[in-house]
Amino acid sequence: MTKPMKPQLVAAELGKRLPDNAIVNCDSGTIATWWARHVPVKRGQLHTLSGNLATMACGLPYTIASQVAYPDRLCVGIVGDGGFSMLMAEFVTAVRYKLPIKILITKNNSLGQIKWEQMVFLGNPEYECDLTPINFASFAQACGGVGFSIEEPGDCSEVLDRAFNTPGPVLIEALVDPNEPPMPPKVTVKQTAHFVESLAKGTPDRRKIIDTVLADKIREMV
Ligand SMILES: Cc1ncc(C[n+]2csc(CCOP(=O)(O)OP(=O)(O)O)c2C)c(N)n1
Repeated sequence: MTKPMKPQLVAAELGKRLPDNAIVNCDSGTIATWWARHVPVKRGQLHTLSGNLATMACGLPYTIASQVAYPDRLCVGIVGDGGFSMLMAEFVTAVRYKLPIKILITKNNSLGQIKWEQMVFLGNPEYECDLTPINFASFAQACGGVGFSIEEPGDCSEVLDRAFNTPGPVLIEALVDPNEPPMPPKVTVKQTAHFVESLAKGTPDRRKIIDTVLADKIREMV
């Protein structure tokens, strides 16, 4: 398994654990791509994305609201670190009301969606998308909840099992590859040109991005 961990792996492992009555609340960002493509929807489940399709920070409050409305269902949030940090204090609301929500954060230390938009839509180098890392597992503990951290892809499955078997509000941070591109379903010539332009203009981490994109392509081919 490749490291840094792929966000697709985390989403797929989450999907495997969701029962038929789960309520899944996704936030905005590249996280929406991983959720839409890698968390299979089962009959009986409810899935939500931001009501206006792109407003960040909805994942946590939607999950709190769904748990209040449906106390007997498993309520899960799948959120990016940027979206979570915008309203993270609300985690303590879940602690206060003993809501057994499970929040999965894909931690790429970046406003990932914007980084890829700058490159692929505009042809600009990535600029100021980095986030200062927060230890979300410690934050969960500090709030009175339980926090887990997944760094090794090989640990993903086991840690998710433990997290889902832990009562009360639980937060799981999964450290994922910040250079994994949320590829559009069909890549246009213009997008490719912009992408190359952004690399040529000096996108930070361009070597890692090229390696990641090439490795993904090769994996698809063999
Ligand atoms: C309230 C709000 N502010 C800004 C944006 C623009 N925006 C869309 S996605 C995104 C970045 C999301 O970052 P993160 O939550 O870390 O998820 P990632 O894309 O890295 O998976 C931003 C800033 C927005 N959609 N909503």
